[in-house]
Amino acid sequence: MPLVMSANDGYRLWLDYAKVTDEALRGSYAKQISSIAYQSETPVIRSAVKELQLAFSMLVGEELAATRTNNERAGAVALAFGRDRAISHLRVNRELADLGADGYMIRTAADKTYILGNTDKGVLYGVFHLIRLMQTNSAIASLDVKERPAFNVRILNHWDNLNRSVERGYAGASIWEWENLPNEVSSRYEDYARANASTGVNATVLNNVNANAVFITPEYLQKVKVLADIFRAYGIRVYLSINFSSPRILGGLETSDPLDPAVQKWWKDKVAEIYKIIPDFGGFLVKANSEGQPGPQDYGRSHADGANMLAAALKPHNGIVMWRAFVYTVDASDPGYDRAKQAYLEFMPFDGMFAENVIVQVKNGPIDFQPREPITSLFGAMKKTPLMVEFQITQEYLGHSIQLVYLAPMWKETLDRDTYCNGRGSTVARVTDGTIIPQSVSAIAGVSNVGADANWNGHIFAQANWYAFGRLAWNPELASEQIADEWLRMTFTNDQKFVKPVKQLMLDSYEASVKYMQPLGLHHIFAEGHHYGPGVWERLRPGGMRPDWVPEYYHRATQQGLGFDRTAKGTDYVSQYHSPLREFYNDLSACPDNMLLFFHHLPWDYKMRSGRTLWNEICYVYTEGLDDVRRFQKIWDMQEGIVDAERFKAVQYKLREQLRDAIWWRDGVLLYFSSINGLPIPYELERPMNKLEDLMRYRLKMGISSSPPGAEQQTQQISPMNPGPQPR
Ligand code: GCW
Repeated sequence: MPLVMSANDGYRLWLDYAKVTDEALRGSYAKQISSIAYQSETPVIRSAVKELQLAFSMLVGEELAATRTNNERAGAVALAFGRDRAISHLRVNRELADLGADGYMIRTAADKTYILGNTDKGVLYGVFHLIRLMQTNSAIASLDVKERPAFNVRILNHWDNLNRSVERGYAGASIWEWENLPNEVSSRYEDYARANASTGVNATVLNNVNANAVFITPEYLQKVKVLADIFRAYGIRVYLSINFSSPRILGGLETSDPLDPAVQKWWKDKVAEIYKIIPDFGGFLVKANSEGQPGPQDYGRSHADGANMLAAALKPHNGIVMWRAFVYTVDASDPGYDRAKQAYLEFMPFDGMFAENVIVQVKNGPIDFQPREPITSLFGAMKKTPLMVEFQITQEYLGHSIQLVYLAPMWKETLDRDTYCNGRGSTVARVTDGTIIPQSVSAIAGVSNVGADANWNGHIFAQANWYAFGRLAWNPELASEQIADEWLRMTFTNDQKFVKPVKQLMLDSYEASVKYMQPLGLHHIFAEGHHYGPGVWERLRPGGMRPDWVPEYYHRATQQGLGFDRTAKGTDYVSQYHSPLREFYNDLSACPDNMLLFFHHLPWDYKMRSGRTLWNEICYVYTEGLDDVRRFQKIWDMQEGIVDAERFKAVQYKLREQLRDAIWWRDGVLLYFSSINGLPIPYELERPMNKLEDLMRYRLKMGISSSPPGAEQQTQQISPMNPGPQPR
C-alpha cells in the first residue's frame, strides 16, 4: 500500500515497519537477505513479495529485488509452494504435508531463507512471520519454523449495516462504502486485507447478523465482488449474513419455509448466482429466530431444518453455513426460567442432525459477551455437531472504544477451559478445532471492532484485540503475554523501558475492568440499550421489558443477599456441564470467587476466602478496580517522549475517561446495593463522588444500533461524571 508518512495517527496498525534502530541488527538482516526469488506467480504470491519488499525497505532501509526463478542466489528469500522445485530439493514434502493448506515452514539452508507452503496462502503467512521476527528484533540467521493453524476458518464478523452504521461499533462508520462501490474503491480495503492476513485471519462476514436481505441482490453482489477480488490476493474469503426470509422479501415467494421445494430451489439458484460472481465465496452466517430475526421456527421447523436447507444449496460449491446458537426465544415469564440454559435446551435435541457443512456458532458465554461468564454449556455437550466459538472483539460490554481492555486473557479463559467431555484436557479449543469432535471444517469467529476511524478501532489499544484475535485463531495456545509483547513491539517500539511496563498494564487491564464493572460473577447489570455504564438499579416491572433484559433479573439483590442461584437447588444450569465442571460450580466450597454470584445466591455476610464478608469484599474489589486504572494512568504517563506525541496523547486522554467512568461504575453499584442491604461502604475505603439519585436519573444517549462517527464524542460529553446536556 502507499504508506503515508504523517504523524502517527495509528492507521498503520502493527504493520508500522519502523526502521530497526539497532544498527548491528539491521546489518545482520541485510546480510541474511538480499533478494526475493519466487518460483510461481499468483496474486497471493505477488502480495507476499510486495509485503516483504515494503517491510524490508522500511525496517532495514534496503530495497529487495524480486525475481521469478528457481535458481535462487545466496541471500535470497525463496518463496515456493505446492510442486515448486524448492520443495523437492529440500526434501520436506512430508513435513510440509502435515501443515495443511495454510501452514508453512521457514527454513534457512545454504545461505538462503526458504518460505514454503502447500499453497500460496501458506507462503504469505510465512512471509508475515518473517516480517514479524524482524519487527520484534529477533534473529533470522538460522530459522527452522513450522506452523499450522488450529482452525480452518478464522473469521471476522462485521455487524455492519447498509447505511454504514455498525451495530455495537465504536470506531466510526462502516469501512464498506456501499454507495461508492463497485466503481469507487477505497484503499482501505486492501489495507484491511493486509492487516488480517498478517495475523492469519482468512475470512470475513461483511454484514450484520441482523441481516438486510439486500446484500444478496444482484446489485449488491457486484459490490461484494469488488471486495472479494481484493481480499482474495490476501487469502481472505468473503461470507455474508443472510436474512432467513429472503425468499419472501426478494423472491416474492409466499413463504420462506425451509421444507418448501420452491424455497429450496430459490436458495439453490441464489447460491449458484453468488458463486458465478464470487467463485470462492465462503458461505452464510445466520441469526435465526433470535431477537426478532426470522427463522425456520416461524414455519414450525427446527434449527436443523433451516441450516440443512441452506447447507444443501451451498454444498456443491464447498460453502458452509455458520448457524448461530444465540437464542432465547421461549417464554421468559416462568419463574424458573434461566436465559443461560436456552442455547442448550434449543440445540441439544438436534445434536447429530446438522448437515456436514454446518457449524453451530456459539458465543463464549451463555448470556451475552459479558466481561466474565463461564463457558456456554453447549461446548463439550454437542458431540456430534461441529461448534465454533464466537468472541466479541468490539467492546460492547467492555468499555466501547473508551477503555483500554486487552481481551486476550479473557478469550484464553474460554479456550483453555476444560469441558471434560472426553476426559481431562477437552478444552474448548480442542472441542472446536477438530481434535475431539469429528468435523470436516473447523472455525472461530470474532465480532469485528473495525471502523472508518483513522486508527481503525477507536482506541489504539483496541488494535491489540484485533491482532490478538487473529493470533489466537491461528494458535489458541499462544500466551496472552507473548501476543501483547509482539503487538507492542510491532506497533510502538522494541524499547524495553516501554514494552515491559506497558505489557503489564495490558495484561492487568482485563481483570481491572471486571473489577470495576462486574466482579465476583456479577453479570448483565449494564444500563439497557447502550451497555456502557451501570444499570444495576433497573428493576423488573410487570408489563415492562422481558425479565432477561433487566439487571435485577441477573443480580437478584434483596436485603438479605445477592446472586443468581444456578446450582442444583436453583435453576440447575450447572447440570448442563459435564462432571466435574458441574460440581466445581455447584459446590460453594469449590466455586471460584470470580464466578461466585453467577452460580450462587449468598447472604451479604457470607464469609469469603479473603476473610471479609461478601459485601465488604464487593466494596474492596470495586475499589481495587479504580486503583488499577489510576496505576495505568501513571504507567502510561511515564511513556511520554518514548512514544510519539500523537498516540501518547490519544491514550492518555482515554485513560482519563476510563477512570472517570470506572468511578461511575463503582459509585453506582456500591451505592445501589448499599441502599438495598442498608450496609455502609467500609469506612477505610474511599468515599463515593456521586449521589445515587443523580446516577439513577442519568440517561446516556447513545445510538443503540448505530454509531456514526463522533458517537464516542457523545459518550464523553454526557457521562454523568462530566455532565453535558442535562439528564432526563
Ligand atoms: O450482544 C447482543 C447485542 C446485539 C446483537 C446480539 C447478537 C447483533 O446487544 O446488538 O445483535 O447480541 O449477537 O445477535
